Amino acid sequence: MDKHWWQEAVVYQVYPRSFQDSNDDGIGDLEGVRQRLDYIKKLGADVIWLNPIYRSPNDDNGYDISNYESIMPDFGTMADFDKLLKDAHAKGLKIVMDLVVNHTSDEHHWFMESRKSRDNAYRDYYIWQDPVDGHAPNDWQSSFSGSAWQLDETTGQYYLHLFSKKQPDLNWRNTKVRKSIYDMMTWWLDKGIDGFRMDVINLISKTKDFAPSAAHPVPRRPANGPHVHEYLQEMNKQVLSKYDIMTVGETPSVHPKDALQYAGFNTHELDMVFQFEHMGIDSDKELGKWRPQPWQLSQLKTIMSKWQTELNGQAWNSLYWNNHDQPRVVSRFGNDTPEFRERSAKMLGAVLHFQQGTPYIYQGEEIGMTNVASFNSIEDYRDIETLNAYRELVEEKKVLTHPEMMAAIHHSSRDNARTPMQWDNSVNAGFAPEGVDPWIAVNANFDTVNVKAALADPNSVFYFYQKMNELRKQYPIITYGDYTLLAPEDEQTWTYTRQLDGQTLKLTANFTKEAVTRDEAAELPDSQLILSNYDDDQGKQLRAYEVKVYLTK
Ligand code: TEU
Ligand code: CA
Repeated sequence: MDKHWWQEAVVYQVYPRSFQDSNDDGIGDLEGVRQRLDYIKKLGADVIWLNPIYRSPNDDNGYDISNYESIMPDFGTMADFDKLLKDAHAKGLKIVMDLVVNHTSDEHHWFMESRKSRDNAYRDYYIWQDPVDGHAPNDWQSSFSGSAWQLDETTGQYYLHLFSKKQPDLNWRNTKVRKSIYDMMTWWLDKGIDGFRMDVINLISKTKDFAPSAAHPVPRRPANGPHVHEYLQEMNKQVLSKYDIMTVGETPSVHPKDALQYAGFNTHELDMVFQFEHMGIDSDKELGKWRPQPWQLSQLKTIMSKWQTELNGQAWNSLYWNNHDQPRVVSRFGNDTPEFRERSAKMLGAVLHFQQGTPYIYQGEEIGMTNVASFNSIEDYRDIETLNAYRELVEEKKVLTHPEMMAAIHHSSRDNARTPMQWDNSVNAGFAPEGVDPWIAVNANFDTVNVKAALADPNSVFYFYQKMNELRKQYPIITYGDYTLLAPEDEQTWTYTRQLDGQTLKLTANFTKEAVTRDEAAELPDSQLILSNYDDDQGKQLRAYEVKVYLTK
């Protein structure tokens, strides 16, 4: 196995809209990111993944792109981007861009042309189908509620949109579409960017026959379609392989066997994927995340351990708890009460970062930012997924009451991750100056949970993450070691070992607020304790949310 720089890197995800406003309009921007590069550097990250910054009508916060080669005016100009890239590189930070090519905005000129007539030169850039018996071709649902098909009156056909109506799906069967995308990727790579995070990249290949029949049963969800590997290999050959970059594909509905192909060391597709199995453990079978369920530690361990062992030596894992679509991990799998917030945030960070793979830190995770409990009205929310789900489930179908849905939103809404970064305890948390209304309100706990406080406290979550990043640079076993899970059935503790070249690392963690005693928690022979979230070591006893990492000498 060749070693690659991205295996040894730590990625910090920046959601530019919510990171730092630099021109007092309440919207984070590129200049704001540039001003905070030293902070990201101090944390010890190597790579920044920027959520989409392209021109967009913002139906889905930039995931609906109307021009791939220009910058959203809210975020600044191309000159601001070039300056950010240059300064980041000067500080030794790489920049990975979001690549959203399953769909465009309906305001992209390709789609504006496409919808004009059935014989327009761009017609076949998108997926158009005749009505079947007066309705949509099949029962595919949009991720943002309702049918995935929209009838367009002008030509009397439906177009496919797996996300909002304003995000029509591109037709990857069309070689011109693929060529246009590869040219655009090349244009960005020639600017010097360091890779791509590819949005829902395993949804790009759709079946040919959309109307279900006995001969052609249509899959329930168009993931991992018939030509997806062919397209990715073509993209790799024509674009990716020409640059020393990193790629990570966002791939809902994949299992390790799929990842072995998408992100195999020798399959010439992508470097890693984001899988979602561990993100589904608190979902309801019917209503998904809008009826949150209790989760079991044994299930979380089983899933993540399976990814560790099944990819080992053959493909590479991405490691994440959080991103701009997920609730905050300390509120989800930890304990966000003042008593345990920092302790459990550190424990969760360590459990993730000592697994094999490339870790991703989502902005604010490194200071233990929490879900937003202070939004009491649906009006406080901005996310299209949340707002559409509220309308569908509470107002139209009436399957959830207002209080039930608000509880679900507090638990699951994507906006939990999208409130402004909490830099200090001034009004607007240092994200924007006093007197400016941020595009989404600040989480009310910014008074105590903020970067300024974290940097002033040597025991903070921030310094714990910084320490993990330092240890990673020091000990290759953290990156490359083989993973083994101990006591898989244990519902309170997670213990695993890593092994490399005769050395052993052991991590043991308590996921509860009760003290527990476990044989596996004992010190490894001939080892040193390289990290812990308590001041001393109690051997087999683990206190509330305690985590310990031993490494043999
Ligand atoms: O998300 C893809 C995806 O699978 C979503 O349905 C995700 O599971 C959901 O947001 C979780 O609630 C990507 C982007 O990360 C997301 O922000 C975009 O809205 C979406 O694609 C469409 O581009
Ligand atoms: Ca701004």
